Amino acid sequence: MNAVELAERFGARNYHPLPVTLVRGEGAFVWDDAGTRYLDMLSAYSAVNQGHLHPRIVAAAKSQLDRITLTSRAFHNDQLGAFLERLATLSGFSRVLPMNTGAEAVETALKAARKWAHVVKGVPVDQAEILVAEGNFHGRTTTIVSFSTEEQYRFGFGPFTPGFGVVPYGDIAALEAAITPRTAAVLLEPIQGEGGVIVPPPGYLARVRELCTKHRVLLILDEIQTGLCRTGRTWAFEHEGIRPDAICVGKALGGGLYPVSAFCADDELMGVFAPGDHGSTFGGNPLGAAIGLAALDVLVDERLAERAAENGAWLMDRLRSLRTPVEVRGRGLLIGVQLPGAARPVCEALMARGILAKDTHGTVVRFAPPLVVDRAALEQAMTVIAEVMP
Ligand code: IF1
Repeated sequence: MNAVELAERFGARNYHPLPVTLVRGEGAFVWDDAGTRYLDMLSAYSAVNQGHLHPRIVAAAKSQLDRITLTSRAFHNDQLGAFLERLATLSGFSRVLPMNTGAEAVETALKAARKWAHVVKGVPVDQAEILVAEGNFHGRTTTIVSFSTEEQYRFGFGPFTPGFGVVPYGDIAALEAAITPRTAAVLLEPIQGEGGVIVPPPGYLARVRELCTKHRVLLILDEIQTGLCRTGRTWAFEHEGIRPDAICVGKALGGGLYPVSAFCADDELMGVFAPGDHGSTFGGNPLGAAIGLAALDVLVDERLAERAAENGAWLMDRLRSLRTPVEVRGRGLLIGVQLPGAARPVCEALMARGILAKDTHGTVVRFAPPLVVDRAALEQAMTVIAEVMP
């Protein structure tokens, strides 16, 4: 059996990949087992913002691999402090709790918000509520899918965790009506990725910020996909001129090499965690910390936010000049093209011409290349895209 046949024989069928087997990656490009080169327009769902095998991040990983990789948090290690300081500085929050996957960072946020509601706000214990948006995607744990509005992500996985309310994304009146004295937090994506690259109405997040402040409700933003320069600013919330009470970070925090995520908040919220309250085996490990530090340095030193803003504006403008798209949505290099029909055949046609993209919600093609992509590669891609969706 070949690699794909082995995976199909011995694996779970929880994905339906495009028929391509990738064997090598470098920068914005990947190669399949036949040696064909593709422009990667998915970036592993925005986990490869710095490009495949960025030399600086690989070097940091290799150096740490020769020293120590896993200690557990039962002991200190010499890499974690510098990583936490860099992410605290870059995020503007005073404290960082390191985890591994995005879902773990979101679960950390949910636990922090609930305990804060009881210990600080005075909500009766186990009575806190958290409000989320229709069309949300925050991960795949049973608590997180408890508040998903996507039936496929929920079916058969109940009973679900209580304490969540769902309001329409972008509807400030509905959000205000849903807030009660037991509301601990509002959890939102600044742009809904999986929901089809949905950008909220201008001013929505600023109004949410005001409401949360008025009602002493935490505003927690999930920047796992939109953060780390993807939308043309370091954080997507910067476009709105607001400051949330906490953010969840993941994906590109691991530099495309390794799972690294984090929950970032200030002292009052992070202070609800006492030793032993929360943790994970791999969270804060020295290999992930060394990689995460290099991953953040690359974003800043190579001005990837500015490059995403410039190239994203250019690409969206060119995509909007095509006749086929019903709508082109997004910010920076997080772009969704709404098609009049099925998106998967379009992704298959793009693949046949050397571009790897992913459909979402049936009719949307997501274009999210590594932020290190150069304009020449995008110009070449636009030629192909215009052939496939003129
Ligand atoms: C899959 C989607 C994207 C995320 C946001 C938390 C997480 C994700 C905003 C959880 C993860 C991934 C998961 C992956 C495909 C991909 C995805 F299609 F599922 F929804 F990007 F849009 N918050 N998104 O986007 O982070 O635990 O995965 O590290 O589950 O198929 P994770």
